[in-house]
Amino acid sequence: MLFTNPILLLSTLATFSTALPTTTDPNLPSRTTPSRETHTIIAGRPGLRFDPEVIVAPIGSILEFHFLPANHSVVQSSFSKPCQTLSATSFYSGFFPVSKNPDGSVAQNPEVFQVEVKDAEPIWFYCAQNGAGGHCKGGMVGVVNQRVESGKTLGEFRKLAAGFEGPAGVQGSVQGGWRGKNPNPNGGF
Ligand SMILES: *[C@@H]1O[C@H](CO)[C@@H](O)[C@H](O)[C@H]1NC(C)=O
Ligand SMILES: [Cu+2]
Repeated sequence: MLFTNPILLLSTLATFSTALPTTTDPNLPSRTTPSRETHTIIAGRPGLRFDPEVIVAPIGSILEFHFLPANHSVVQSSFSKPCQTLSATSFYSGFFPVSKNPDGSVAQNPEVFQVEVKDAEPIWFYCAQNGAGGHCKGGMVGVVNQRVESGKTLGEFRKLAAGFEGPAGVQGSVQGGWRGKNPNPNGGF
Protein backbone atom coordinates (compact mmCIF):
# COMPACT_ATOMS: atom_id res chain seq x y z
CA MET A 1 0.00 0.00 0.00
CA LEU A 2 2.93 2.25 0.63
CA PHE A 3 3.81 2.84 -3.04
CA THR A 4 0.38 2.81 -4.67
CA ASN A 5 0.68 6.52 -5.39
CA PRO A 6 3.22 6.85 -8.28
CA ILE A 7 4.21 10.36 -7.27
CA LEU A 8 4.95 9.25 -3.76
CA LEU A 9 6.95 6.31 -5.15
CA LEU A 10 9.09 8.56 -7.35
CA SER A 11 9.78 11.07 -4.64
CA THR A 12 10.69 8.30 -2.21
CA LEU A 13 13.19 6.80 -4.68
CA ALA A 14 14.64 10.23 -5.38
CA THR A 15 15.21 10.72 -1.67
CA PHE A 16 17.13 7.47 -1.49
CA SER A 17 19.22 8.03 -4.60
CA THR A 18 20.42 11.47 -3.52
CA ALA A 19 21.43 10.36 -0.04
CA LEU A 20 25.12 11.14 0.37
CA PRO A 21 27.59 8.63 1.79
CA THR A 22 28.41 9.48 5.36
CA THR A 23 31.92 9.66 6.73
CA THR A 24 32.61 8.79 10.33
CA ASP A 25 35.06 11.68 10.86
CA PRO A 26 34.83 14.89 8.84
CA ASN A 27 38.49 15.57 9.66
CA LEU A 28 39.60 12.45 7.82
CA PRO A 29 38.44 12.98 4.23
CA SER A 30 38.44 9.81 2.20
CA ARG A 31 40.31 9.84 -1.09
CA THR A 32 37.76 7.34 -2.37
CA THR A 33 34.82 9.75 -2.16
CA PRO A 34 34.26 10.40 -5.87
CA SER A 35 32.90 13.92 -5.50
CA ARG A 36 36.05 15.24 -3.84
CA GLU A 37 38.11 17.49 -6.07
CA THR A 38 41.79 16.97 -5.16
CA HIS A 39 44.55 19.57 -5.55
CA THR A 40 48.05 18.11 -5.63
CA ILE A 41 50.78 20.31 -4.15
CA ILE A 42 54.42 19.26 -4.34
CA ALA A 43 56.73 20.26 -1.50
CA GLY A 44 60.44 20.59 -2.27
CA ARG A 45 60.71 21.64 -5.88
CA PRO A 46 64.16 23.14 -6.64
CA GLY A 47 64.61 26.47 -4.93
CA LEU A 48 62.78 25.06 -1.90
CA ARG A 49 59.26 25.85 -3.02
CA PHE A 50 55.75 24.46 -3.00
CA ASP A 51 54.40 23.83 -6.49
CA PRO A 52 51.89 25.27 -7.06
CA GLU A 53 52.24 27.86 -4.34
CA VAL A 54 49.00 29.74 -5.13
CA ILE A 55 46.02 27.39 -5.15
CA VAL A 56 42.35 28.04 -5.86
CA ALA A 57 40.29 25.33 -4.20
CA PRO A 58 36.54 25.29 -3.54
CA ILE A 59 34.99 24.43 -0.19
CA GLY A 60 34.94 20.67 0.28
CA SER A 61 37.92 19.99 -1.95
CA ILE A 62 41.08 18.27 -0.75
CA LEU A 63 44.63 19.61 -0.69
CA GLU A 64 47.06 16.71 -1.13
CA PHE A 65 50.70 17.44 -0.30
CA HIS A 66 53.46 15.26 -1.79
CA PHE A 67 56.98 15.53 -0.38
CA LEU A 68 60.23 15.44 -2.35
CA PRO A 69 63.78 15.18 -0.85
CA ALA A 70 65.09 15.95 1.50
CA ASN A 71 62.81 16.60 4.49
CA HIS A 72 59.83 18.95 4.32
CA SER A 73 56.55 19.59 6.11
CA VAL A 74 53.47 21.78 5.79
CA VAL A 75 52.04 23.89 8.59
CA GLN A 76 49.15 26.36 8.65
CA SER A 77 49.87 29.93 9.74
CA SER A 78 48.21 33.33 9.59
CA PHE A 79 49.07 35.94 6.96
CA SER A 80 50.56 38.36 9.48
CA LYS A 81 52.63 35.79 11.36
CA PRO A 82 54.34 33.53 8.81
CA CYS A 83 56.44 30.60 10.05
CA GLN A 84 54.27 30.35 13.19
CA THR A 85 51.35 28.03 13.82
CA LEU A 86 47.94 29.63 13.37
CA SER A 87 46.32 28.10 16.46
CA ALA A 88 46.50 25.09 18.75
CA THR A 89 44.26 23.17 16.36
CA SER A 90 45.49 24.34 12.93
CA PHE A 91 46.94 21.76 10.55
CA TYR A 92 50.42 20.26 10.84
CA SER A 93 51.71 17.42 8.66
CA GLY A 94 54.83 16.40 10.56
CA PHE A 95 58.05 15.86 8.58
CA PHE A 96 58.36 13.64 5.51
CA PRO A 97 62.04 12.73 5.00
CA VAL A 98 62.93 10.98 1.75
CA SER A 99 66.25 10.28 0.01
CA LYS A 100 67.07 11.15 -3.57
CA ASN A 101 66.81 8.28 -6.07
CA PRO A 102 70.24 7.05 -7.21
CA ASP A 103 69.07 7.04 -10.85
CA GLY A 104 68.14 10.71 -10.69
CA SER A 105 64.38 10.15 -11.02
CA VAL A 106 62.11 12.20 -8.73
CA ALA A 107 61.73 10.55 -5.33
CA GLN A 108 58.79 11.25 -3.07
CA ASN A 109 57.86 10.16 0.41
CA PRO A 110 55.61 7.04 0.47
CA GLU A 111 53.00 9.05 2.37
CA VAL A 112 51.02 12.21 1.58
CA PHE A 113 49.17 14.70 3.77
CA GLN A 114 45.60 15.71 2.97
CA VAL A 115 43.68 18.73 4.25
CA GLU A 116 40.02 19.48 3.59
CA VAL A 117 39.13 23.03 2.53
CA LYS A 118 36.41 23.83 5.06
CA ASP A 119 35.55 27.44 4.17
CA ALA A 120 36.32 30.20 1.66
CA GLU A 121 38.89 31.98 3.87
CA PRO A 122 42.50 32.15 2.66
CA ILE A 123 44.71 29.34 4.01
CA TRP A 124 48.36 30.36 4.56
CA PHE A 125 51.01 27.67 4.96
CA TYR A 126 54.76 27.10 5.24
CA CYS A 127 57.43 24.44 5.61
CA ALA A 128 58.84 24.24 9.14
CA GLN A 129 62.25 22.81 8.21
CA ASN A 130 64.87 24.94 9.98
CA GLY A 131 67.80 23.53 8.03
CA ALA A 132 69.36 25.50 5.14
CA GLY A 133 68.68 28.82 6.87
CA GLY A 134 65.00 27.97 7.41
CA HIS A 135 62.72 26.98 4.54
CA CYS A 136 59.89 29.33 5.58
CA LYS A 137 62.18 32.31 5.90
CA GLY A 138 63.67 31.30 2.56
CA GLY A 139 60.25 31.50 0.91
CA MET A 140 58.87 27.96 1.12
CA VAL A 141 55.34 29.23 1.68
CA GLY A 142 51.98 29.11 -0.08
CA VAL A 143 48.36 30.16 0.00
CA VAL A 144 44.96 28.70 -0.85
CA ASN A 145 42.24 31.11 -2.00
CA GLN A 146 44.16 34.36 -1.57
CA ARG A 147 42.23 37.61 -2.08
CA VAL A 148 44.42 39.82 -4.21
CA GLU A 149 42.17 42.85 -3.65
CA SER A 150 42.85 42.67 0.11
CA GLY A 151 46.55 43.29 -0.48
CA LYS A 152 47.27 40.04 1.34
CA THR A 153 49.07 38.26 -1.46
CA LEU A 154 51.61 35.48 -1.55
CA GLY A 155 54.27 38.07 -2.45
CA GLU A 156 53.54 40.09 0.69
CA PHE A 157 53.38 36.94 2.80
CA ARG A 158 56.79 35.86 1.50
CA LYS A 159 58.25 39.28 2.37
CA LEU A 160 56.94 38.94 5.93
CA ALA A 161 58.39 35.41 6.11
CA ALA A 162 61.81 36.67 5.00
CA GLY A 163 61.87 38.92 8.07
CA PHE A 164 60.97 36.12 10.46
CA GLU A 165 63.51 35.35 13.20
CA GLY A 166 63.82 32.12 15.16
CA PRO A 167 62.81 28.52 14.55
CA ALA A 168 59.64 27.94 12.53
CA GLY A 169 56.68 26.72 14.59
CA VAL A 170 55.45 23.14 14.73
CA GLN A 171 52.60 21.45 16.57
CA GLY A 172 53.06 18.66 19.11
CA SER A 173 51.67 16.05 16.71
CA VAL A 174 50.20 15.60 13.24
CA GLN A 175 46.76 17.22 13.19
CA GLY A 176 44.11 18.96 11.12
CA GLY A 177 44.40 16.57 8.19
CA TRP A 178 45.08 13.03 7.19
CA ARG A 179 48.50 11.44 6.72
CA GLY A 180 48.23 8.38 4.53
CA LYS A 181 49.59 6.21 1.75
CA ASN A 182 50.88 7.98 -1.34
CA PRO A 183 48.70 6.84 -4.27
CA ASN A 184 51.64 6.91 -6.68
CA PRO A 185 55.01 7.07 -4.91
CA ASN A 186 57.04 5.88 -7.89
CA GLY A 187 56.30 8.69 -10.28
CA GLY A 188 53.67 11.19 -11.26
CA PHE A 189 51.54 13.11 -8.85
C1 LIG B 1 63.54 15.84 9.39
O1 LIG B 1 63.49 17.13 9.94
C2 LIG B 1 63.02 17.17 11.27
C3 LIG B 1 62.92 18.61 11.70
O2 LIG B 1 64.09 19.31 11.51
C4 LIG B 1 63.94 16.37 12.16
O3 LIG B 1 63.44 16.35 13.48
C5 LIG B 1 64.06 14.95 11.64
O4 LIG B 1 65.02 14.25 12.41
C6 LIG B 1 64.46 14.97 10.18
N1 LIG B 1 64.46 13.59 9.69
C7 LIG B 1 65.48 13.07 9.00
C8 LIG B 1 65.37 11.64 8.65
O5 LIG B 1 66.46 13.73 8.68
CU1 LIG C 1 60.93 22.55 3.31
